[in-house]
Amino acid sequence: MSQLNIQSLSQLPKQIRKPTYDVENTGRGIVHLGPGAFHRAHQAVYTDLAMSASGGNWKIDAVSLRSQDLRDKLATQDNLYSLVILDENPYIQAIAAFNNIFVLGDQREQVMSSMCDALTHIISLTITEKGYCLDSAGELDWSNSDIQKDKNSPDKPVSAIGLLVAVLKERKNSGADQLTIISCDNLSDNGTKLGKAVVTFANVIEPELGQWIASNICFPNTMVDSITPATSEELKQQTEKELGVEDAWPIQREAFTQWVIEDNFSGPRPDWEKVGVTFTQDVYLYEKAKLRVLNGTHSTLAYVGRLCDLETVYQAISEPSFEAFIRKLLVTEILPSIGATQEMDLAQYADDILQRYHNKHIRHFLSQIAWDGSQKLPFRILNTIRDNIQNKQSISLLCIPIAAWSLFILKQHSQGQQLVDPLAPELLELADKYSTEPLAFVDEILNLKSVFAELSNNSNFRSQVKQHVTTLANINKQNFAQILDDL
Ligand code: CS2
Repeated sequence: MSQLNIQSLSQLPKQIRKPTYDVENTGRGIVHLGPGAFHRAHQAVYTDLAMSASGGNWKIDAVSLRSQDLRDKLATQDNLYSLVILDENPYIQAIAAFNNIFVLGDQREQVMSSMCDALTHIISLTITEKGYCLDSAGELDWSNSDIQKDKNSPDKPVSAIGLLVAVLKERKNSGADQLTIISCDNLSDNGTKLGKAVVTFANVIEPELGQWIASNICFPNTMVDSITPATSEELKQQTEKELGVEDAWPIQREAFTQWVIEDNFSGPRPDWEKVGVTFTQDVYLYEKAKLRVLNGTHSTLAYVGRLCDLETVYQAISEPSFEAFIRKLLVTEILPSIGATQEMDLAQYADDILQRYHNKHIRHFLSQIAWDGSQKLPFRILNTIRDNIQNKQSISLLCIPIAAWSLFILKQHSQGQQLVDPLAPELLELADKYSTEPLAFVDEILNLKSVFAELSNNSNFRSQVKQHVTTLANINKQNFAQILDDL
């Protein structure tokens, strides 16, 4: 079977949505670090739509920091791919936003050339929480091994922070300052934290570079949202049937998508507002609500659901006891932490998110959401706990995902399953030592300052987590309704 490529675009079935700009004669204006499924389903789609809506040389050079998969898989199809919208009214959109796909490890020169080019006005990132190399206070973590490597060898950076500083050093010398750097990850104050980490690192490399960056380059905060499960073999087969050509790596996503960007740019940008992107002076409420209401309940479903051997978000939320528990968590502890606001109907926002979880067309695996708990839980649950402690509000239900995370680690260890987490070696070593003593294990977990910071010393927090470890220690597919109903 022939492959999806620029030539085949015009022959695709008429119901397939496709770019309407001149794909072959449009230039690159963006470099993206970390082109995973979410970037391909979200920012790249907005950019492809913006070019169809009002032109502009905004194609993307995608830079994988490590994996060769994307480059190798899309190389034979002109770097095109298809986005499959799985919803009541499904459709497929052919995406042509990628210009080049590079791998930093063996194409460093091309990557630097692309990122330093004055025509590159945007560098965006989806490198997951761990990619920012931050400590629990949100500052650059100088003990991070990649940061250490880049400090010792700044001209051959391996971290995103080091790479950005190397690029900005070149751009300072060449005067290519029409550049905005946009974080698209699920961190609170993502742009502010990225900018601070970059300036901090630059100051060590070349003092006046840090000052130049701080004065010339904007790092807007953003909120990003669209549920994007990993690609499956089934999706590939289904897509091939619909397209009539093979796509080596289609992407699937729900219909809902949202991108909120702080209107703070140090150079030109695509007309993203023409395709639904929200520009605002203050992203904070959007970001706080999304991280806590969506990502906080996602992680809760992931860890409690996996303890009950449930597979997907849809499967878990379809259990009345799970939905009732999530609603109780939202109403009693998460929504109050966001505070009263005229700008957003928080109850409706939460309801809409639970409806999205009930999308039966989306198989979003809890095991995927469970990745990187040590990096995700601080933004999704622990900051909410801090606010509730500060405001003398309940934290009991919020302590459940923390208890469930620790039991999940023990379960992964006991079943010899992989634990996807930057702290996996340390967590599994503790799990090995305390495999039959969950309370002793969680005591050790709660001592991890890199995750819990000052909460490690909060006796009320610790005791509530440990109570829930006892409650959840024997939860399973048969008894979870009773246990959750009693919470
Ligand atoms: C999920 C997120 O995998 C996860 O951790 O919670 O990827 C979630 O699907 C997105 O933030 C939704 O916008």
